[in-house]
Amino acid sequence: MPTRGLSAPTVLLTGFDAFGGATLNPSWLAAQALHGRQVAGHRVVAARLPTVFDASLRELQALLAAHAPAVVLCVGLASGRAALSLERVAININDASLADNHGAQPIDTPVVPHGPTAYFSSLPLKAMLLALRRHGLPAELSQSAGTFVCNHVFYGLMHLLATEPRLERTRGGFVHVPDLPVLGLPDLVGGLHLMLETALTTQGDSHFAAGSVS
Ligand code: PCA
Repeated sequence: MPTRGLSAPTVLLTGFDAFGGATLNPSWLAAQALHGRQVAGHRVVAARLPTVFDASLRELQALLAAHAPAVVLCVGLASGRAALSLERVAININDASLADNHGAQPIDTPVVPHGPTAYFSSLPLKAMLLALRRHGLPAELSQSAGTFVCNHVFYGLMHLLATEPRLERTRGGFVHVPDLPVLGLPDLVGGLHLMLETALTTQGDSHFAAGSVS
């Protein structure tokens, strides 16, 4: 079969560097483990984003321009959560309760001035949730990715996908992962693989209740 070289279809999987005094970030450890792997006919490009407002989005924008991936899954750590949290909505606000890795702490600023209030993930979240649960992995739908760098990247991602003609067909979203060892690295890696595979092979989405009452 002829090789398709640089035009071979890709998926982009990002994690973050350590932040808030930690020495590692499981989101990057897990993403890194999948770099170069084939998933449903797509090559995984894994990249580490800095936990820094603005710079994280500039790096993401460059990665999107370089790879024009079919699917983008950005991953971050949410200490305190016990399950893989599939984020449903990104909101247009930065409100940092701790400084980022460059010492910035924006309060009540928009991610994108004059951008829409929010974007929904364009990944098949419920199909992904189902796949994870079928494999015995703890997973939940989350209605908020917070207001720190993860939400910043998620919102920026969805804004780029909504506004860049070249990315019209790219689907993207965000997942928060628990801290190690709440979920071990093999489960994190397996979970990300499963989510990418499901996103690449699912048209539409599953239909069942996964929301919360409050
Ligand atoms: N988690 C942080 C930023 C980087 C990360 O891994 C967050 O949830 O915003």
